[in-house]
Amino acid sequence: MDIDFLKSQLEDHDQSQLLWYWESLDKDSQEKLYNELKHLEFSNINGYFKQAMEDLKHASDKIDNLLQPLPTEVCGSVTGSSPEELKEYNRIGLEEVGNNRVAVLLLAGGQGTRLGVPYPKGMYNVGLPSKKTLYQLQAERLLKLERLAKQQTGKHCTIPWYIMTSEHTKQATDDYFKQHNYFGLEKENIILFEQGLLPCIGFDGKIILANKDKVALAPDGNGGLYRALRKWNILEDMEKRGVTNIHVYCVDNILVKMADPVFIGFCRTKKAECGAKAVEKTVPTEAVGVVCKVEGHYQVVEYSEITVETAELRRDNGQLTFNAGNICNHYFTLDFLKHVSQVEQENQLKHHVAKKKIPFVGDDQQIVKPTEPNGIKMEKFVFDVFHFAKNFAVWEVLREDEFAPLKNADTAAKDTPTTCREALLSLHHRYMLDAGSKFIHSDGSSLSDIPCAKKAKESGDCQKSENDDQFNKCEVSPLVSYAGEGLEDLLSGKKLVPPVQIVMGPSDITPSIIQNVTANGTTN
Ligand code: UD2
Repeated sequence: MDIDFLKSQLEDHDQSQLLWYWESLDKDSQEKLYNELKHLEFSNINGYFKQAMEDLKHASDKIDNLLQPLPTEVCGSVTGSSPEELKEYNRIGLEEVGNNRVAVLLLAGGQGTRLGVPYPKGMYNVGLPSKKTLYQLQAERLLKLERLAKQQTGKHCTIPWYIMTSEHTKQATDDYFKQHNYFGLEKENIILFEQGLLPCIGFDGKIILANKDKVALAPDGNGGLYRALRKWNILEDMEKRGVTNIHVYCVDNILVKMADPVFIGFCRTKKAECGAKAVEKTVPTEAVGVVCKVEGHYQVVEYSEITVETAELRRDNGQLTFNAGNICNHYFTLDFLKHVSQVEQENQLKHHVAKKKIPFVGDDQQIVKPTEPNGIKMEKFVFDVFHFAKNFAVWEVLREDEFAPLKNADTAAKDTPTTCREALLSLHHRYMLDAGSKFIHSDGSSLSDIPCAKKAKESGDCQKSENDDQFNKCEVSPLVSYAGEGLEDLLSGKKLVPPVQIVMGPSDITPSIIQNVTANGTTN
């Protein structure tokens, strides 16, 4: 340890407070702190801070005048495409998957503070009848898609799964996959890598100590991806495997269509190097970013960056002018990722600044949990590279089919374990109806295909038994069906007593129906 050199470096950058407790630390703690500090690039960090404080001054500025709607030729949608077009996109996507040209890349380095669990979000079980976690659902969707692609191309294929973790999630994610034997995927096709961290900084520009021997560090945002790709040579690994299309997504959407062949087929048809999936914004004030153009470049603009008047603008057909709600599902070609991950491009991505309550060591050397924001966190955003795209594509999907994120604990009204569970079960209920099954009560009388609305239940306008929460408990294993396909043989004309689970087994290729399962897993 060259502590004198470190001291002089800290003095030069006005960060000497980081060694205030040095003398009171034992040898191990000194070494720990020293190792942390020696990796920090103080000159850059001070520069980021200066820029961040400048940006904060303009945080309430609006950019309405710079905003342009998306050109229609880059847009497509599930509802605006014919069944033949959808089939063709799907075929193209499956062809890419079947030829080992598709990878998925999961952004899973977030701390999940809003959900409030001490483990990575992907390990969360929202209470489905199968008790599957987000990670298990995702793994099984990949397995199924590989099989579907094989059916089309006749070739055995692999979809490598790259998972970006952070200091907070890496070990637990690694252990979790090991414990579950990679959910049937090959170990070498699940590639974990770690994103970087940035220190949290007080409003006075001083880096905050979380503990006497620990700097307050936070992941550098999901746009830390590009630096991490460089650091861990991930793009070289993709190239070696022959991957040319990458589906990037965030961990918390329970309905995510892994490596969605339709999305990939659409982006390829558009010859896009970069693409985004979107859902139509429900109301002008919905707090989601919108995909649009700003001064000629593609961008995601936060709701707070535009005025309500602009958010409320409508086209002749009544749709919102800026209606493409970002759902953090992106398509990139490998060439595009190589370009934007170069230092020159990556350095142009600005840090977004958030004021936060950051715990720190107080004068009495105890940890203080502030009640008001006392500093900032700086993050890059994954979609800021849209700026570099010349050929872009936006694919609008149906919210009820593809977007139900897990952000908050059940105490919140939106984006909770309950809303996620209901979204998935309701989608699977529709899959089963579309495949030709009917739902009945255990006495044989028929159940309505449409679940009772909450109001109707409260007013007693629904038959009692249809109020039963079991009504909607229909779950289809992703190993049986990726997106509702292939269920007819099993379900057509079948009368089923919910709750129903469609599972894979007894053999690896034969699905079966489990009906009327009680909460403890037994069949009535
Ligand atoms: C994200 C999108 C937002 C909208 C919304 C939909 C960004 C920046 N914002 O908002 O526009 O589409 O999702 O659900 O994409 N993550 C990391 N490292 C980090 C921080 C986050 O990997 O340092 C991951 C995180 O684990 C998650 C994803 O990025 O999988 C999105 O992060 P979030 O949930 O914090 O983003 P949110 O909900 O603010």
